[in-house]
Amino acid sequence: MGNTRFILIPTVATLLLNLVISFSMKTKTDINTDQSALLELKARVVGDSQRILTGNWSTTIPVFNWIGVTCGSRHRRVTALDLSKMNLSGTLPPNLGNLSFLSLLHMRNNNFYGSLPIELTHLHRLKFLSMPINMFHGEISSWFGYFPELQYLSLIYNNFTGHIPSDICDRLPSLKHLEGILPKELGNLTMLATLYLHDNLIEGIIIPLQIGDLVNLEVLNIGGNMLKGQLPPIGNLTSLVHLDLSDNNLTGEIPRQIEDLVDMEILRFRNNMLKGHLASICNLTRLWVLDLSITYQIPATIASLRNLQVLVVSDNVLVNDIPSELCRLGSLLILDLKHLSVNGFYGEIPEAFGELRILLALNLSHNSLTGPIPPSFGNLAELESLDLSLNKLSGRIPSELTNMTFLGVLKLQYNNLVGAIPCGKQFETFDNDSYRENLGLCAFPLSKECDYDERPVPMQDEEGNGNGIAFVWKGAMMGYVCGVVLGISMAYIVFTTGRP
Ligand SMILES: *[C@@H]1O[C@H](CO)[C@@H](O)[C@H](O)[C@H]1NC(C)=O
Ligand SMILES: *[C@@H]1O[C@H](CO)[C@@H](O)[C@H](O)[C@H]1NC(C)=O
Ligand SMILES: *[C@@H]1O[C@H](CO)[C@@H](O)[C@H](O)[C@H]1NC(C)=O
Ligand SMILES: *[C@@H]1O[C@H](CO)[C@@H](O)[C@H](O)[C@H]1NC(C)=O
Ligand SMILES: *[C@@H]1O[C@H](CO)[C@@H](O)[C@H](O)[C@H]1NC(C)=O
Ligand SMILES: *[C@@H]1O[C@H](CO)[C@@H](O)[C@H](O)[C@H]1NC(C)=O
Ligand SMILES: *[C@@H]1O[C@H](CO)[C@@H](O)[C@H](O)[C@H]1NC(C)=O
Ligand SMILES: *[C@@H]1O[C@H](CO)[C@@H](O)[C@H](O)[C@H]1NC(C)=O
Ligand SMILES: *[C@@H]1O[C@H](CO)[C@@H](O)[C@H](O)[C@H]1NC(C)=O
Ligand SMILES: *[C@@H]1O[C@H](CO)[C@@H](O)[C@H](O)[C@H]1NC(C)=O
Ligand SMILES: *[C@H]1O[C@@H](CO)[C@H](O)[C@@H](O)[C@@H]1NC(C)=O
Repeated sequence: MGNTRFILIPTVATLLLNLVISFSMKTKTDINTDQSALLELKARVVGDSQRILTGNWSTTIPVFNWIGVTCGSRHRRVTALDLSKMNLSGTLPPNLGNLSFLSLLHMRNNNFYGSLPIELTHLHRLKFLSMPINMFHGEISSWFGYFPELQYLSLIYNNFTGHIPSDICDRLPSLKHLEGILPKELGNLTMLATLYLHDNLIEGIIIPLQIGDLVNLEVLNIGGNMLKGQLPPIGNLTSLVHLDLSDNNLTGEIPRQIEDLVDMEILRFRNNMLKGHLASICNLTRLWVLDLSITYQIPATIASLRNLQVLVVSDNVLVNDIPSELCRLGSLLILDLKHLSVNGFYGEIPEAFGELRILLALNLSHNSLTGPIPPSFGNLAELESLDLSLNKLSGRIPSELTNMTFLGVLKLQYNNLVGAIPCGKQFETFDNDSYRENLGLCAFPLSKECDYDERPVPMQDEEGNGNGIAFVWKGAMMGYVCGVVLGISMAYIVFTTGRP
């Protein structure tokens, strides 16, 4: 009880002070106050490379027509100031504290510098304060005022110092989204729904156990820090939809209770040293993004993730053949099984990959895959990017691959592929770099000509309709034509340059 009173006294004092300030301001502030505050800001902008404010914030037009400014219909005062991504540089004037009706201040991606004026604490109607990616500095705790309605706070990618004050919960009772600071009293922010602390270089810190108490948390993104230690218990975070722990140094096991977080849609563990119960992840049937690097084999039950659209399994995975169960993930758009360390996937690419009919991107590079490229890849008619480089694939490139009419990126370098490169459609657009270090390949776009028996094999029954024989003939003709064209152009080059 004594404790509560201790916190309450300064709070009430701050509240009274704010009331006095806003009362005294109310008697004399109007839209002209707002206009002069904005003009003061404009005067302090020293860099406006796109001439946005320079040309637009002019006293000859009403303030509510100024770019980035929104006024409320009732009080006709400035309620929102959105200067994000305008490449402005300069400092903020104290007069911004006179925008007493402001509820949104958004200055993301500019080059503002200096400290935040303490007068901003007068903006007690503020709900949304977003200043990331600027060059502000200064002690954060010194300007934290009383923001009873603040819901969204983002300060990342600046040079702020200091901690969030320990009575943050009293000062920011409505906070739902916090970006950029790791307060010790995290566990008391029970209203918090999203917590973004990514790429802060919060070095060596262990994730506070209290994170497990944030029962309303929907997004927890603490990727790209240097966090170490074990994952705190997260079994009570049943509202979680998005959990990103990637690019940290976390160790230990992924807790089995993860199977209780049934609303989970996005899960990223990449670049950690976690081990885990992938079997329990396979219960999270709402997952659509799964990005792993876990020392564990992919379980067969992965096939139950029917909504999965993005699957990334790279590094740290024990040597393993590609489970054919992956091929039952019929919603997959992006499958990335690339592997950069010594051991990767080995064995043949399952023929059933052809079932992933809506796949847009497939990266199997840097593994030890052997055998042929399955002709069933011809069914991946939506595929835009295919990377099979740095494997031990052998055999011919199936002419069915010309069925991939949206293919924009093809990488087959460093394999043991042989024979003629298929011709026609997208295959006319790839340059010879796509095939580098496959000594047995020949035909366009490589300069190596094919022997007669290496000529492109005609694709059987191309559209699956009409007269099969005619299509065989057409295919054979195409192969022949490719050979002829190549022969002619080679002869032409030899003839015009005078040497082979
Ligand atoms: C942003 O402004 C700086 C100067 O303040 C200028 O050097 C830079 O080219 C500008 N960038 C863009 C994308 O306009
Ligand atoms: C200022 O920008 C706003 C919003 O883009 C535009 O509607 C208005 O016409 C501009 N005014 C001038 C004077 O350029
Ligand atoms: C932050 O401060 C350091 C050193 O004071 C400086 O080198 C760096 O450029 C600053 N970064 C930003 C974004 O202002
Ligand atoms: C956070 O909550 C704990 C109890 O749940 C309490 O003891 C502590 O004082 C609170 N901290 C703050 C800063 O309110
Ligand atoms: C992770 O930890 C290992 C050893 O504990 C260390 O060598 C490595 O630099 C750490 N990596 C990062 C990104 O902190
Ligand atoms: C989850 O919440 C329950 C009830 O509030 C509590 O008993 C349990 O210890 C919590 N579990 C974890 C892992 O925090
Ligand atoms: C997870 O799935 C397994 C089998 O698929 C099932 O036995 C188990 O009860 C499921 N767990 C939860 C929490 O749904
Ligand atoms: C596949 O992954 C490798 C390794 O990270 C990367 O270098 C390559 O660019 C990726 N391929 C494509 C097509 O994005
Ligand atoms: C080419 O793609 C179509 C679907 O677009 C499919 O029906 C056909 O079987 C494919 N042909 C080959 C040879 O893979
Ligand atoms: C690839 O093409 C470039 C020019 O487009 C040519 O100089 C080079 O010799 C070709 N390499 C091979 C292996 O065909
Ligand atoms: C509000 O801002 C202060 C600076 O913080 C100025 O000194 C005041 O003149 C200003 N008030 C009005 C009514 O513009």
